Amino acid sequence: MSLRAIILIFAIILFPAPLWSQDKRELSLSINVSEDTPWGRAGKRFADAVRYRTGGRILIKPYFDGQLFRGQQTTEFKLLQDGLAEFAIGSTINWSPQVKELNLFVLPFMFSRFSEVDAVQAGDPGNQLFRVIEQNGVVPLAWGENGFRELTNSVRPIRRPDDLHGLKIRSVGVPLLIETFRALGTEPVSLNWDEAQSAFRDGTVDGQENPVALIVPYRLYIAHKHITLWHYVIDPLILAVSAKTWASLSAADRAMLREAAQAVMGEQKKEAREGLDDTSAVVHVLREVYGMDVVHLTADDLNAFRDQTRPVYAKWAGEIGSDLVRSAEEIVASSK
Ligand code: X2X
Repeated sequence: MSLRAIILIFAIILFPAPLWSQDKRELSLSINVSEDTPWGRAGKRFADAVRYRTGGRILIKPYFDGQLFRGQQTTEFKLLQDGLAEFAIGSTINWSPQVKELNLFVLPFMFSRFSEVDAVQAGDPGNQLFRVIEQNGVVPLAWGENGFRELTNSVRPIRRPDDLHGLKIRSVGVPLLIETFRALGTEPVSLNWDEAQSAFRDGTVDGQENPVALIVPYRLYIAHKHITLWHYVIDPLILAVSAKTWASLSAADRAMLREAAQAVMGEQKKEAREGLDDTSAVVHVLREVYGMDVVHLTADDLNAFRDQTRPVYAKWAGEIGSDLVRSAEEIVASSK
């Protein structure tokens, strides 16, 4: 046997099949939360849809609870860039350290209704954000949603900024959130979502902020009796794929994946919003079913929080890009 033939045989043994053929492929999908959430269920549905449409040729394996990044949720985007995660359904908060434009959705009190969020995503700002993500080595396929983030705590009802004074509030460790909670007079505590669960149980933090779509399945009402519905930031999700993986797929597979992603995430958004349009119904369920003490802020109440976080908003509008922020603000104003 020639040396060349021996090298070829070794190469075939050492390298995985997909480099050589269009055989079965298993591709990873990163998700920071559990399967028992609208966000998590979308991962399972996407995997099912792709398996069905390819007759099992492409198998997508969801890794829930942040398993792929071992709790370091703000590194998920890097895993996609490096191809260490092939797909992810990620929160724009978690990806904002690598894609600073995604802080658009983290600007305090920028959005107050679902229709505004949809209009911004469907318009120029949404297209620009998808282009920036793609320039960073990740191909976005569809928008989804974690939801408007609400405030829960174990200490007292929060009606005005003063009520927050001195409370330890857990958030994701991204600068814009830390600065927002500092401006509100709290002691911000940065914890990854997995470590945060024990901090809620042990009471080492007083409160946190997350959408109702996670507060309920994670049973945060056990540790936190008080909830303030203030919609202070929206948390969109994006289903995306590593550009490295994308480059290895045929045009037909890409089209199929894009279509499946859009169908699944369209449903995901609906599920994440289910029942939340009707605030009085939400208040009723949180009170009667989960025993929470609910504070629903009026527009006037909200202005006090908005005013106090305005300098943070102004500073970050510059970081994000004034043109992008202005164009989103105009869409928000006109979709009222
Ligand atoms: O960590 C959080 O708060 C969570 C689960 O909402 C995100 O991944 C942004």
